Amino acid sequence: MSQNLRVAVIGAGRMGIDHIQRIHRRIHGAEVAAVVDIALDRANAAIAGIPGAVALADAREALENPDINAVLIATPGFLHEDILHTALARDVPILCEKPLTPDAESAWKVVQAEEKLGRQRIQVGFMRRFDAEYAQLGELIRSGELGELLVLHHQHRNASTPAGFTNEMLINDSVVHEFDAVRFFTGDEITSVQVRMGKRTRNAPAGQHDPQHVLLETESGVLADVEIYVNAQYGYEVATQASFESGVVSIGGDSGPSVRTQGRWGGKIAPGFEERFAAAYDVEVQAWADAALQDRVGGPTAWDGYATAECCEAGVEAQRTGAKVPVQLNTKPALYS
Ligand code: ISE
Repeated sequence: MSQNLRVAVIGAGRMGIDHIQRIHRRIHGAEVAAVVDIALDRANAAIAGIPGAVALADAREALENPDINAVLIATPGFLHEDILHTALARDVPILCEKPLTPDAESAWKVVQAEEKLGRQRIQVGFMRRFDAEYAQLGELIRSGELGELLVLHHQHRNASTPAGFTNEMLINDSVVHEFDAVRFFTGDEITSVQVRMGKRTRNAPAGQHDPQHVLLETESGVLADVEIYVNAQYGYEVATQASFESGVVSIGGDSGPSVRTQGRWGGKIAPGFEERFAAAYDVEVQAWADAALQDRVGGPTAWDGYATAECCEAGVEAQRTGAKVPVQLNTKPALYS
């Protein structure tokens, strides 16, 4: 009998397929045992070439199978809640793609269910924490080498958005990463969110205002701003500049070879998040598997999922009202301290 994690991947869409291939080809100590998708042909296509993996159309069927002892949830966010509760009831390690759930109330119920279980089982897929430069900036901040961190400037640009990407999704699906990054860098909770809408690109689909400018404050007074621009056309770019008392640090800018040819010079920009964060996803999933084999969680927790869900709710209200909206969190359970 294999000592590996026998993982059921729920959702064989863009992120699910990326994780299935990752686990199959690069992750040690874990194997894909089942792929679940309501479109069974998609699940079947996803297990091609993976010996022993089964394709299913129902997540419950996978979770009732005693051969499965871990779950990776990669469905759209609105489907997470039910699967999370079923997986917690089975007491198996869970890696849940962000967002934990689409609203703060349901995210809090998940936190409460885990608290009742009495141990952390859920890791949330905020992969940026596992990006080498993000991790280095985090260490630099904590070392105090450049003095206090004062201000963070984030740029988050996608080439374009999939059909149906609403105004709220700019906050709930995209800026949610910055909510987590700011909390990760500062070690603080975010206390308020404000959203400003300026000139709109003609490349934004009807009903979506793009770009937007999101302003955040944290408990200790760090200010952060985010340019979220999801129809930027030119590629996928995520970068941060951090201002300290004695220096400025930039991450996520140009990397890779700079080529001079035919009267110009330059490098390449990743087309999407799978390429930009490929290494970070590998480190993230390996950290999850390593920790899960020891009954631990190896990254952001359900509390981080809940706290960012509260920030998202404040962000959507701020989009609607133009006001500076306070973020109020429930008391953090001892399980997460
Ligand atoms: C997507 O869901 C992600 O998680 C990406 O990291 C983000 O850049 C994109 O805007 C989201 O739609």
